[in-house]
Amino acid sequence: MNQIRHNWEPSEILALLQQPFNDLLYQAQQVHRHYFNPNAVQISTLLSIKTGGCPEDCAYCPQSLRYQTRVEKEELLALETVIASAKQAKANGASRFCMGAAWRRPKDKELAKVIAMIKAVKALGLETCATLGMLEQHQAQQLKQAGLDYYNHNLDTSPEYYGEIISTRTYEYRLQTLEYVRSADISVCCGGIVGMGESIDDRVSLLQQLANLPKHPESVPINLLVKVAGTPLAEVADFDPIDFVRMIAVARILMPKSMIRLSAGREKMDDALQALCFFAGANSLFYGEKLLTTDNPAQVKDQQLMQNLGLTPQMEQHCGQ
Ligand code: SAM
Ligand code: DTB
Ligand code: SF4
Repeated sequence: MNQIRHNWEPSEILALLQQPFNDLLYQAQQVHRHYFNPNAVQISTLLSIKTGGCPEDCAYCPQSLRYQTRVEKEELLALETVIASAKQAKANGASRFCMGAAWRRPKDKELAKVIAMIKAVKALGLETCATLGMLEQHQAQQLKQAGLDYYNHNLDTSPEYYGEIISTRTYEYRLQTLEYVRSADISVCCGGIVGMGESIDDRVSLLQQLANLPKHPESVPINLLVKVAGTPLAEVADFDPIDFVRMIAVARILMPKSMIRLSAGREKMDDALQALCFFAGANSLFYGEKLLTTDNPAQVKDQQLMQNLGLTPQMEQHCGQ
């Protein structure tokens, strides 16, 4: 089977993306079967622990204070509220609980409160994940000491298209945070968003960035843009569903041992499209009625889908190699 590579060229990735769909899916499914149980999915539940009022200008995001959206600014949730939500997530079958905050970067005082949440969630027997914006090195180390299992920090798009989407922080800052997380020995959750008006070359370039990291992210969320009224990307053209499946398949081929996460945008996907995504190598998803501020499919709907496809929620997924 293909070796794990970190030196992908854009031309190779483009060729993978553009090959006939059946050939692509066959190749992706072979890779998937080699490294994973093809009928297992890992499920995570998200909670927005600090909503809205974010100073950043990410053009897709309903939580930026620069855009008039329906999201109201809220304070950091109380510890008890987070614990209650995590217990509920566990009872509903999630194996990982992800806490998201609409921050540019956490202040040390804020981080101390999140650390208390991480410890409490971990004590419930759940894996923990946090996404809090940019980190300093010492903050990554503190999160590790608290027992944080995963840190989510996305590259979002290609370095070339990035300036069209965000002006308030650079791509290099993102890579720097990822390095801090990696060197603190926290598992990395890093992916991007498609459907933001980017070109196929931008998608190639995003995939190249992810696949050529010194170590592949353990988890790679592929988000389909959720178009939120009031954000600059509210009216962007719909993304071709087949191209979405292609993106998943190529991520699977380039990063064979990573969990590929079907992330935002499932509300707009029918069962057949999601089934194709699983066939293309997606093996994890966000489960629960809400993502951070936008809707996700109802749990009962996801249960039906998983049952229909014979997919089993898995507490721990390990690749065969
Ligand atoms: N504020 C922190 C940050 O940006 O790193 C953490 C939370 S932020 C909401 C986490 C990720 O959610 C973003 O990097 C982006 O990839 C994704 N996201 C946000 N809004 C989205 C949308 N409307 N559609 C798809 N993905 C979105
Ligand atoms: C990721 O890549 N997608 C999730 C999670 N990581 C934090 C967030 C999606 C957010 C979608 C918009 C919202 O609900 O506010
Ligand atoms: Fe803020 Fe994160 Fe939204 Fe960007 S994606 S505006 S940093 S909450």
